[in-house]
Amino acid sequence: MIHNVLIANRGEIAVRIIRGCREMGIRTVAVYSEVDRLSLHTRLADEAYPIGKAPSSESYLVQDRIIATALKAGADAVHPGYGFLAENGDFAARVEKAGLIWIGPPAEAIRLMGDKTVARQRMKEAGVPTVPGTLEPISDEAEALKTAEEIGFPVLLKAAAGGGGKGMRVVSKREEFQPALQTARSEAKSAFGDDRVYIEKYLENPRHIEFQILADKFGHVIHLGERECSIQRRHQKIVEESPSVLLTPEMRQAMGEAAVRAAQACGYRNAGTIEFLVDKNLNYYFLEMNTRLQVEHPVTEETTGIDLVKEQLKIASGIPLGYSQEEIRQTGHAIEVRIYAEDPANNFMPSAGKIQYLRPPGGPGIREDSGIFEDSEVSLYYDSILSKLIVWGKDRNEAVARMARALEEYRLFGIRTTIPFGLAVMKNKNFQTGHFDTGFVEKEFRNGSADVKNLSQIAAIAALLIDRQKAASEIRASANHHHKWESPWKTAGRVENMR
Ligand code: MV4
Repeated sequence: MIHNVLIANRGEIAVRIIRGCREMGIRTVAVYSEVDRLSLHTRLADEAYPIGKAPSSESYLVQDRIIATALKAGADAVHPGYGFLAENGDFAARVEKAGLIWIGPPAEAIRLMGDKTVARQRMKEAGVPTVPGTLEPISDEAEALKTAEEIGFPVLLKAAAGGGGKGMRVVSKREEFQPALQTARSEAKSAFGDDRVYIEKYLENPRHIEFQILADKFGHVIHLGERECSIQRRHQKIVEESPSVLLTPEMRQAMGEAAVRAAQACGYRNAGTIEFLVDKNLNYYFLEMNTRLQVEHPVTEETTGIDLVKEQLKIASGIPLGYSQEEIRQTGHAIEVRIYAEDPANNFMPSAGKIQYLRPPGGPGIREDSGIFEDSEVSLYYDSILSKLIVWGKDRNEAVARMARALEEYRLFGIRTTIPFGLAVMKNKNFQTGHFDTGFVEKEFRNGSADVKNLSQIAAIAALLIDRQKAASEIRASANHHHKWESPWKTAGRVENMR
């Protein structure tokens, strides 16, 4: 069994991993950049080591320093979290070469799934439905145009080294193909240092549904059901839930079995996610595989009762999976709303500063996976996710009402956050009835800001003002005069203006 884990990450996910380790009696080693010296993950770990300056290229991405720190601290394993080095096959290989356990998939599986054309070939061989398109990068332009016409416009040009929405180009007709190819190539080159692109049929406003899998060292693979992730804005997910209202038991079984085949086909080990697009006719297609623990993993934990971080630690320790597929049950309904340090009233501009007042919600069915606390500082150096609010309810209606209640209860002052936007989604009729796809945010919030008018009940504003006054007097009492704070009337005005 693993005894001492270095967590090569920061923020809420580092905190989440520390908590899983602590409950299993495993020691934790945090690493931190200059601006994270006093952050929550640094405080909660058993030990913490500085690894460099604020920019991640000088700290959380410096492979040598992280491995050297793990060895110095006597760690026997490295957990990468998500982002940073989590899907870097070379880093996975180097961790193992240093004699440390990599709490992740084999380097070869990371690399295979990192090349989208190789992944598509492998999925096709494994009988996993893929979006119609090419299985090779484009080599001959004339031939590529012919292929695009056979597939039928609109088509999508995607970077072979891509993923997550970067380097994609929609082509709606023949004449646009040639220039779009040039743009896609140069975007792919600058984003990934690899200009290979391939063609897929473009599916208009699909739903994005992904399956969680677990795979151990002995070739056992199970799935833990799906997460519906269609509520996103510019490839940034905002709300995730499980189960998806769209899936029938038959579809769930077929997609789950396809996800298991996908993991088996790449020699996978660890927790992983198979992403699918689902079109208007309920056809599903493999999109990509995420070879890491994901941000939205808690909704699966809440519906299945399985702790995914603990499963990762057991799998990496060489312990066989403790469940068969038949033992997995999805119970009730879970929703996650991500809380970003961004201003929904101002085109989601990143917001930085000190959290001057923090009073998170509580009560039945509420979980918060957070990386912040009152008085903590939010910088602009990293991903702007502060916290995730997760609720569980006996059914979807209860979960939606509970999430709305939790967001209304939430008080966070000092910086702008997407809390009001999450609330606007919960109050949206089409969200409530399950009528949405990946175009939801664009369609329902056309001017880019939350339609908070309808839901900003006087009561909510009054509560906000009262808390704001309390916060203000506390701030004065603690003599933090140099920290900017504003009149509650300005806050109220902003809430009113967010329509
Ligand atoms: C697509 C697609 C439509 N057709 N592929 C966006 C992220 C990247 N991983 C793949 N993405 C898409 N691929 C085909 N053939 C639409 C998207 C897409 C999307 C996918 C999942 C979640 C949100 C999305 C938002 C816009 C576009």
